[in-house]
Amino acid sequence: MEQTFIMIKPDGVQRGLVGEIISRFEKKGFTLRGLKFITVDSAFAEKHYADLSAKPFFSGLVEYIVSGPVVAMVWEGKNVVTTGRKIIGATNPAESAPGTIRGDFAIDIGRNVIHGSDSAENGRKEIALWFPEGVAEWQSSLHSWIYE
Ligand code: 3AN
Repeated sequence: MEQTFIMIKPDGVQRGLVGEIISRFEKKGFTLRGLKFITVDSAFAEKHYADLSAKPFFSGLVEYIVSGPVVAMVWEGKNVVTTGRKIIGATNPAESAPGTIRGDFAIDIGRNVIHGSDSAENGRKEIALWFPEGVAEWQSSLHSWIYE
């Protein structure tokens, strides 16, 4: 089953949105496979955002991510990468639809509350970076009520 890396950024933690965000993924039917509450350093944040290193907002982005604790998670389910991005909403909250996490809780692109992997391959890379120890092996007893 597909997995994705989801991170509640420092603004989401500071604003008390952790429960709300986890709840949206849980209620959808996705399975939580990994979760940790950590503050990362610049070297780690730069690794996570390596693809954006040439962007003018890169240093501000890294500063923002290291500014406080984040909630790093692995969620699993059918099409979880694409559906997870839909639950999150467009990168720029000005364009994220109401009903999405960013559409409901964010205004500025540089404080957009949450990260989600943009492909299954990047999901694998990000999970390997954030969860080198691996994730929990389990299956919800509700599996047959969620999948046909
Ligand atoms: P997404 O997080 O939706 O995959 P990316 O990968 O393009 O979007 O951008 C990663 C993060 O970089 C965004 N979540 C946002 O915090 C930040 N970012 C992207 N574009 C900008 C921008 N123009 N100005 C400031 N920050 C940006």
